[in-house]
Amino acid sequence: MLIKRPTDIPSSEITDKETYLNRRHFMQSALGLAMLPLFNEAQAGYGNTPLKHEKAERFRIDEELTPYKDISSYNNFYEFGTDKYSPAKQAQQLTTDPWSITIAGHVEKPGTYSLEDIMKPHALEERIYRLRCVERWSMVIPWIGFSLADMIKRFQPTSSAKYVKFTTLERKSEMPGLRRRVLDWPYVEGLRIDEAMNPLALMAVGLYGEALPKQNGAPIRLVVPWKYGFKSIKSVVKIEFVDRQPVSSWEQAAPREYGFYSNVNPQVDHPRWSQKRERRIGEFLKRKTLMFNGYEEQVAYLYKGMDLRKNY
Ligand SMILES: Nc1nc2c(c(=O)[nH]1)N[C@H]1C(S)=C(S)[C@@H](COP(=O)(O)O)O[C@H]1N2
Ligand SMILES: [Mo]
Repeated sequence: MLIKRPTDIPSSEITDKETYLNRRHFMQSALGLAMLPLFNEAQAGYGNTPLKHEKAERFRIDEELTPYKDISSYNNFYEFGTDKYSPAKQAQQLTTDPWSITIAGHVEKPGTYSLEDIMKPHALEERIYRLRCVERWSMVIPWIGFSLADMIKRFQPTSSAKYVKFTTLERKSEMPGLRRRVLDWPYVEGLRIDEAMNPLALMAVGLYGEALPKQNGAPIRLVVPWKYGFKSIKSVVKIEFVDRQPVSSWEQAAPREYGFYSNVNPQVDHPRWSQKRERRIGEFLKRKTLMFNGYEEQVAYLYKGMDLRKNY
C-alpha cells in the first residue's frame, strides 16, 4: 500500500498535521482517488474525518502549534483512566455516532437534538487557542468548532437562565474509568450565562482540520480558553439552563483546590503548587502563565469587582 497509515509515520514527520493532510490530499488526487478514510475511526463517522471550515483570523494566536501527536496522545479524560496515555487507547471503544444532546431547563426550545441538528445552522471555523491545564502544562491547539453563544441563542434561554450546566456521557460499557469513583460521575461543568455568551467560548468538533479524536472529547466538547483545562468538558450529552450555580465535578471532589470559576490566574496559587509558570508541551524552559491565559482583553470585564482570590 502506497499510503502510509499515521502510526507508521515517525513523529518527526508529523510535527505539522496540516503538512500531512495536504500530502494526503495530494497523494490521493495523484492516485485519482476520492478522499478515502485512512483510519479505522473514520468508518464510524468521527475521528480523522476532514471537516470543512474557515480560518477565523480574529481567533488566531501567533504561537507555534503543539504537534498533533501530543494533542492526541497526552490527555486528561478520566472516564478512560487517570493517566495521560490511557484515553488515547481506551477512548477508541466509545461509540460517537449516533450522538444527541439534550437541551433542558430555563429555555424556550428544550428537547433532544441529534448532533447533526445541533451543528446544521453553524459554519465551522478554525480557532487557535492556548489550553492551560491546572497541572501546569499547556498546548496550542487549532480547534474547529462554532460559537457557544450562537448555539445558546438558538435555544432561547429565558431570564431565569443564570448559569449553563454541561454534562458528559456516562456509559459504563464503554468507559472503563467509570468503575473507579475518582469523581462523582457523570462529569459536570458549568459557566455563568455571561461567560457562556462570551465570543471566545467554543463548541469544538474537530482539531487540525479533522473531526475530534475520541480522546479529545469526540464528537463535541466545550473549549473555554481563559479557564483551566478541566472546565473544557468533553463528549457533552446535556446542556441545561439553570438558575443556581452548578457544582462542577472537580469542585465537588476537592472544593479547596478547584473553584467554580477556575480562571487561569498566575496570582492565585493552587493550594499545593504555584500557578505562576507552565510548561508548554514540547518546550524545555517554563514560561510565565498569563492572566486569563492571555485572554485578559476579551474577558476581564466578566469579573470586574469580583475578588478573584475568593472566586477562584
Ligand atoms: N468529561 C471529561 N472532560 C474533561 C476531562 C475529563 O476527565 N472528563 N478532563 C479535563 C481536563 S483536566 C483537561 S486539561 C482537558 C484536556 O483536554 P485535551 O485532552 O483535549 O487536551 O479536558 C478536560 N475535560
Ligand atoms: Mo486539566
